[in-house]
Amino acid sequence: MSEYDLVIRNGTVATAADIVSCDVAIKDGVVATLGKDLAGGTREIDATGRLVLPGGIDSHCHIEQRSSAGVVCADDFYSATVAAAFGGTTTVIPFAAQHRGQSLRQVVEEYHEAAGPKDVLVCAAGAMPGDLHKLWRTRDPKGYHVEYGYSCMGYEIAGGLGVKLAAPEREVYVMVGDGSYLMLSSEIVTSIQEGLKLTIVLVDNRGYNSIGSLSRSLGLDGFGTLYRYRRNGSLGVDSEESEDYLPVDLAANAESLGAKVIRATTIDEVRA
Ligand SMILES: Cc1ncc(C[n+]2csc(CCOP(=O)(O)OP(=O)(O)O)c2C)c(N)n1
Ligand SMILES: [Mg+2]
Repeated sequence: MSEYDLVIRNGTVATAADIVSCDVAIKDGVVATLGKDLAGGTREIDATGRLVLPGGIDSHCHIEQRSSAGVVCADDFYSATVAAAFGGTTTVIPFAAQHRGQSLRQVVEEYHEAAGPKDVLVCAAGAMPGDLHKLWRTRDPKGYHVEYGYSCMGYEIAGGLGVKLAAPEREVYVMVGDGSYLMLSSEIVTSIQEGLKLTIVLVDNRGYNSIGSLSRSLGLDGFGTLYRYRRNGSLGVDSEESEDYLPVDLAANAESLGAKVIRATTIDEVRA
């Protein structure tokens, strides 16, 4: 195994004290040593004839800054820091504008929040939109994409792909029930084809549970909301005992479309 993760060889290295020609070795994300003919790295860069400089620090920038009139800079923390890194700036110190009535702590907390993750949650039909409405805490106005207008089953994965196309810099999490998944999951193939990463959380309760519970809330029994074989000409009502379930395996289906599948049956497995 190589001693270092990265060795940059033969560059002209500018340190705080000197300008020397040497190698720079990096281990676990930090500069481990400078010197001549250092041991091998897992990755090596030949910097002969080039300058090797520390990352720049931009101490004067305006990122996602809100003016007193409520206008916000177009560059958010993601786009600004990606642009900075491409230009060799690895640290930014943005302004945090304090407006009338705001405490300093409040302002700093707001900017820290703006610099946090910008994940998007996508969902549409079944029991989940109601549960998410009550339980999900979104951190960003564009972080919650749930289709409440038509409760359109099948929207989730295709919709998630659209979200990822519109905002490729954001992590997209699609929450989809088994019924919705059955209706439309083919865009998994498109997402792989286009290299657009989606994290799809398929919540499989083996049937149209929200519809069953809707029936029960009206004093009726659920009908046809479980994946069961038809017997004696009838699907039977949901409360009827049955061991006669269809051998549906949606995780295997997703895998067959090219998805990387992790199966979880307990909360601890979901967290892991
Ligand atoms: C296109 C479409 N057809 C029918 C419905 C009615 N409907 C709403 S939720 C649901 C069942 C959804 O099943 P699943 O995705 O497994 O979610 P669960 O109810 O189990 O949470 C149905 C049939 C709908 N919302 N959209
Ligand atoms: Mg279901």
